[in-house]
Amino acid sequence: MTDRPAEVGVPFDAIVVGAGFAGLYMLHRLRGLGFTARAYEAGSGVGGTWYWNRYPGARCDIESMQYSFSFSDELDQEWDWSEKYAPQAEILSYANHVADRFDLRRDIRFDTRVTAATFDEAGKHWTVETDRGDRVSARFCIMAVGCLSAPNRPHFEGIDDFGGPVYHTGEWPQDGVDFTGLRVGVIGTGSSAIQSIPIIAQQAAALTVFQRTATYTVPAWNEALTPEYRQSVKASYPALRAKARARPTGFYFPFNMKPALEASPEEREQAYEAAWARGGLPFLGAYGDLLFDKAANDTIADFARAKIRGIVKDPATAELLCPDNVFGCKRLCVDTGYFETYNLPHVKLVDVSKAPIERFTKGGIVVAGTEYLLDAVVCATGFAAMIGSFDRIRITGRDGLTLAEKWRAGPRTYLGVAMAGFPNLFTITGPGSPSVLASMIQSIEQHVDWMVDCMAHLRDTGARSIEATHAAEDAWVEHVNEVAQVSLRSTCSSWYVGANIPGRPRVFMPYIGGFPVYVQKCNEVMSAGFEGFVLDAPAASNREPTVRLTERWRVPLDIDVISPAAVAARRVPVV
Ligand code: N01
Repeated sequence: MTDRPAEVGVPFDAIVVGAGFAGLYMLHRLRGLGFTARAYEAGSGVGGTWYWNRYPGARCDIESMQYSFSFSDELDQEWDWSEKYAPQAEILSYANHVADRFDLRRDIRFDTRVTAATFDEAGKHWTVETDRGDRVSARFCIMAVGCLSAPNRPHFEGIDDFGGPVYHTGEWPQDGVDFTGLRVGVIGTGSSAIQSIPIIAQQAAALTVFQRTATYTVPAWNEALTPEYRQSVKASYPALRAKARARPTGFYFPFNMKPALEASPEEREQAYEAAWARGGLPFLGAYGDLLFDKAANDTIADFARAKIRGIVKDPATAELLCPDNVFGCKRLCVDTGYFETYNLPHVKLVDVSKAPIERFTKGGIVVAGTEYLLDAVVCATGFAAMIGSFDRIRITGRDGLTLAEKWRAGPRTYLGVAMAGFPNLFTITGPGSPSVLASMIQSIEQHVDWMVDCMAHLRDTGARSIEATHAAEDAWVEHVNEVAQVSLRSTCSSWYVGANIPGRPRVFMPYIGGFPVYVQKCNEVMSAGFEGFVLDAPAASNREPTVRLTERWRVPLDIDVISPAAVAARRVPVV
């Protein structure tokens, strides 16, 4: 950690909290506006999620040539991804490349956690405080804190008495961990566990996986990208990006709108085999109704369970690994050799669904009276998703209202970007936006562009503040909830609904109506002069907007895929 004097009293146009992809792009765009900006980042480097999640096997599960910024054609052309799904280290290198290429570091203060943000009503500005003693103010405060950034560390009795190290996948040591020769326990079987378990198994002398809920996972079939393939994508990158923006998921892959139950069992089997052979998240695009019709979903769930039984040799272990819930209800995982790992003689699966982990001892973990001896434990227990990062900052809006109070019964936002009672505070990929249900980088770019266009509008019209109205926020929250009910995704206890954190109200947090529908709504709000917002503008200022809407978000909806009729028929595949 570098020594630096605290910044006190310095005024900025904008403060950005976080220097992951969202914070980086926001800084870049603020510069373009001529705004002064400061970003604070808790880590020692840029990258956010990809800075912290260095666990073995961490890589993206959206194809790397789409999991990248699209705002700069030069950037697209000069960066070469090595694999279909880039490993964490390469994504982090990309984040660093972006920071250097656009000279962003000089506005970022690292090793600095924002502790409080308070709105000053008279001055219409935010005062931001950090754990390094900084106290600065800005017209705008932008939360770029990430959706999956606050680790969930469940309380286990006796954990402090455990004789070995306990790691969390989301806060992995910078220098890595060598498990060679050790008896390792992994708690959890979500995406992080599924990626790390096969790699840890290669090193460990013995691996014990503690599973509470079995998980559906689809093979990645990861591979090196050839120069020819990269070149063919780069030759028509803008077209690919445009196609991606028009898709419900914000990334492009071929999918089939036909309902699963209209196909014969033989046709379905063929379609699932073909989709399995393509692998990855697009597996859910085999049919259009898989997340809307339980009977349709049963067909893909049966197929996936048959695959597990076909791979895992020990029948009892195979049964334990077969999920019994809706396919794709919890976030679908993408793996390399996950189920195969359970065929290794030194890998053991322990069911903690009925009898939970009782306690840690000095030597291991006790479940149902049996002690499993371990030298090291990996908690792959996920995150306080969507709102956990906000919980770590005391955010106080108008009239002393804190965000924690406002969100006590569940997060409330307008479009996932702003909140009544919190003027000039923006939330990038906040709850109520597509965020985690779309490709994150696309979601981030759209939010940042919208916010920057909005801030430019305020500057041009002399307005000092913008605030969502309660009515607009209420209507949006109701819409987000309503749309969620249509999807089978709302039916299980996932982190999407906050169910992984004890005491959290059960609310489906991301917007599931599809990325282009959402983008169109944001465009309409802006084009109508920021409908649903109140702007504090001088009397002389006319509210006719100099609509600045960043050109690439004037996305024509891909009507073949996401026509209003398709939405009404509940056939909007969402990954
Ligand atoms: O976290 P999770 P994650 N006792 O919440 C278990 C993204 N991501 O870090 O399901 C025992 O999914 C918990 O059990 P249960 C992606 O969006 C992306 O894996 O609650 N077990 C579950 O099995 C993903 O969805 C990538 O019953 C306990 C596991 O811990 C999201 O991040 C890679 C427990 C947590 O799974 C989160 O994934 C990684 C307890 N007390 C992550 N508490 C890629 O891009 C929790 N569990 C590929």
